[in-house]
Amino acid sequence: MKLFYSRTSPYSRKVRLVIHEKGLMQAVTCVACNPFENAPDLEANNPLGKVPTLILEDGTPLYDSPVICEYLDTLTADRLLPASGMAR
Ligand SMILES: N[C@@H](CCC(=O)N[C@@H](CS)C(=O)NCC(=O)O)C(=O)O
Repeated sequence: MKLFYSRTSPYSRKVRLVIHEKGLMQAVTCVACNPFENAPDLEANNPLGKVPTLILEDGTPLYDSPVICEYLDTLTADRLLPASGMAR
């Protein structure tokens, strides 16, 4: 997988924290970019041109940090997000 992120984006930071907490550093290549400047690779995958954007192995782009975090959380058994109820 590939993550387009920006060092100054709090949304990107949240996704990178999940990647680290889940031990997925080897599975995700993080690519720094600036969404406020010319970022053709990012824009080709996310019409909103926003970071973070995660590209799955099959090329499917995921965007919006909650969507990305929820997807990453499904990849290993040790869940960060409680499944349901008040804890969720
Ligand atoms: N709701 C989005 C917000 C993402 C967002 O606004 N990212 C900013 C950087 S912090 C961005 O890429 N802005 C570029 C733009 O608006 O063109 C999320 O949670 O991922």
